[in-house]
This record gives sequence, structure tokens and C-alpha cells, in this order.
Amino acid sequence: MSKTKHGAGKKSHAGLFERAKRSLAGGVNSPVRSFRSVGGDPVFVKRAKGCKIFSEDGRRLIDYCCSWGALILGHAPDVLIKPLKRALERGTSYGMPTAVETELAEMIVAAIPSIEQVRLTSSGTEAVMGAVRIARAYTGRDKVIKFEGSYHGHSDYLLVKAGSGASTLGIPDSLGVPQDFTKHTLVVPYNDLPQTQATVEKYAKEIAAMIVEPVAGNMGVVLPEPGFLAGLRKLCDAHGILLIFDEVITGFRLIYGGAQNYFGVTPDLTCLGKIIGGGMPMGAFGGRRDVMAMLAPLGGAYQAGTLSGNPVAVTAGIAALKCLARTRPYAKLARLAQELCAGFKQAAEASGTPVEINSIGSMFTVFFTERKVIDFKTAAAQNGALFRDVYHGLLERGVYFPPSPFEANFISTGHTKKDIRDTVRAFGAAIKGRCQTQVAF
Ligand code: KE4
Repeated sequence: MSKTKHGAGKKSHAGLFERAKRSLAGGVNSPVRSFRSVGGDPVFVKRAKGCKIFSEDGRRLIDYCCSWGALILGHAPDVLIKPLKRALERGTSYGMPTAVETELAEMIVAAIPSIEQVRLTSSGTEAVMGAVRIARAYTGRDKVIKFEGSYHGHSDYLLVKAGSGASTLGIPDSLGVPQDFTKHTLVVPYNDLPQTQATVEKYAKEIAAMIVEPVAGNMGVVLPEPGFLAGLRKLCDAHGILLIFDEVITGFRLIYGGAQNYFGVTPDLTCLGKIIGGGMPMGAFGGRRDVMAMLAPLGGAYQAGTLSGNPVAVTAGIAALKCLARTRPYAKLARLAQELCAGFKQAAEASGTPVEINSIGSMFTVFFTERKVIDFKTAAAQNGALFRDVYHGLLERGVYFPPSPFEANFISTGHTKKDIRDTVRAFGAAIKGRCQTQVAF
């Protein structure tokens, strides 16, 4: 085994994956990491710092996955390491109230005015489950509208695939989810206000909530069309429906607060995750005090978690939010993203490859398509084969994108202008390399 500068030997990802598959189902703890969408063996990371991943096979990669958006401050930032070490020495979990949980809750409430009260969880899935449950408890209604192509975690009733464009009663998108569990889930195309209105009018008095990603990040980045979010707010107000913003990705990503503050549309409930945990397991849901009052032990809607508000995870979240509040890196991150996306566009045009790049703030997705991507249908029309080739072309040149065409890429405070230049160069070479061997699509 050859030596890397870190002293340990290089390990092949194929070998690590083969071994992982013996004891971990599919070799991973979350399916999208498996490289099923792009082919080949997943990258096994050994350590990471800033925007760089150091893989087990000895490579250094510029990371744009950033733990699926959690690491806006990059990997292992010093501002987190010191307080985390101190927190670990005080204990890893108590299952009892701590002052630090209250401190994180107060920071979230102060940053996002629509959140009058909050409940911390250990994942985004749990945050969404809690929010939908109290929305159903508060309204006494069962149905929930979600938008095709949006992902809100893996709770049964939200693993639902729409039919074609019309609103349909959801059908399960996963084995093991009884049809009965999704009969209250209505699915509508993202950005389709007329279709949403038709669905609301068809099921009005039965709908407890609408859950929406204010910027979709799970079909690739898809921005809300002008008036879409405000239109949802108006529909909810007219029919006594609660509006839930799933800000697990967008919370503290675009500005210090929620996308709701960026777009000026106020939901009744908000789900958070990722950034508020600073890379540790964390989720949260919160909103109007009268709705949160449904939650046990105050009200009859039960929700719980052994590690909810875990002191170590909370310490990471507090340190991350304090750093973001102090440094407000958002304009700088957005400029880096704009520079990167402009470089991608230029490189694609130079090779005659049509791309649509959707970006906002420090999140973006490159779609290999000629059509504007405004919903799941147009996102799914992208050239998957070309994505896969460019994906591996980038990887060979030291750039790590999330291993799926339906994900968001992220820039962190660990990325430098040099990293951006190097990435644009790698992208241009990856596209050129692919087009030389294949007919440009
Ligand atoms: P978690 O349960 O994975 O913490 O959060 C679920 C969730 C909820 N809402 C939104 C908008 C989300 O994006 C997510 C999770 N995001 C995916 C990637 N886009 C997590 C990656 C994975 O599943 O491994």
C-alpha cells in the first residue's frame, strides 16, 4: 500500500465499499451516498477541512456537497472545534433540560420572527413529522399538500410520487408504505399555483397544511416563480390551511434567518435542520405559539426524542449561528457562487453544451438541458448520461459534487477564489473530455 502525506496507507474505495456492503445494507447509511445515480464506487472520506475532502484513496477534492448543505462554514471550522471539545468534556447526553438548548432556541426565535416557539429534534425528518402532526392537530384535518419533486425526509406519508400534472391522491413511492398511509397526501407540481388552487378548492375543508421548500433543493435547485409563495400564503389564509416552510436546506443558507425573510412570505410553521446543527445531528420545527401549544406536554400532539436538543449538537449549532450572525458571509458566498456559475456557463457554451444553471445565494444546480427548470418534470428532462460523465470528469479532476442530478450544490466559507477558478477549469475539461468522446447532446 503506497503512503500518502498523511502517513496512513491509501485504501481503494472499491475495497472499502465491498467490505461496507457486508455489514451495512447497501454499504451506506443513506441511499443517495451510494453513487447509484452516477455509477462507480462512492468516495470514502478520511478527513476534511475547509472546503477540502481528503479521501481514503489519497485524493484531495473540493467539496460542493458540504454534507448536503449543513456545512456553510466548511469542514471542521475552528469556531466549532473548540466549543465542541469543551462540550464533550461536560457530557455527551443527559436526556434532561439544559440551558444551552434554550440558548439555541432563543437564537432561532430571534432570527426567524415567524417562529415564536420551537422544538428541537435530531433530524429534518423528525422536524417535518412534528410540524405536520401539530398542523393536523391544530386544524383537526387530515390532508397535506406537498409538491412533486420535493423531499421532506422519509416519513411514510411524504414518500409520495405524484401522478402526471394534475393533483392526485398520492401513491407511495417506497415499498413498505401502505397505500392507506398516503391517502391523505395530495401532490401538485412545484410552481403551479393554478393546480394548487384547484386542489385546495377540491379538498378545501380536509386540508390541514401545505408543505413547501421555499427554494426547492431536492429536484436540484428550483426557485419559486414570482408570486408562487405569496400565492400559497393567500390560498392558505382563504381556506384555514397552515403553511409549512420546509427550510431544512434554506434555513440560515441564504441570509441569517429563513428564506421566508428573504422572500417576505410568512409561514405558520417552519422546519429547520442541517446548518442549525453545525454538522451535528439536529432538526427543529417551530412557529405560531397557538399552533405549538398543541405539542405535548402542553397539548395532545405527542412528539419526543432521546437525543432531541443534545448538548453536543446544540453547542455546534450555537457556535455555527453565532459565527454566521457575527460574520454575515452571505454576500461573499453569493458572489463566489455567481462567479462559479458564470464560469460553468461559459465553459458549457464553449463546448456547445446546453446547460441551465439554477442558483440563489450559495446554492446551485447545473442541469444539462435546454429548457428552463421550474419543476420536477423539467428537472427530470435533463440529460442524465451527460451529468454522469461530467460528474466523473469532475471527480477525476479533484471536484466532488453531490452524487445525484437531483441535488443542490453548496459553497461554504471554506471555498476560496482559487477553488472557484480550479473548479471552473475542471468543469471545462470534463465537458470537453466528454464531448470529444460522445456526440454533444
Ligand atoms: P434529514 O432527516 O435527512 O436530516 O432531513 C430530511 C430533509 C427534510 N427536508 C429537506 C428539504 C431536506 O433536504 C431533507 C434532507 N436532505 C437530503 C439531501 N437533499 C439529505 C441527504 C440524504 O438523504 O442522505
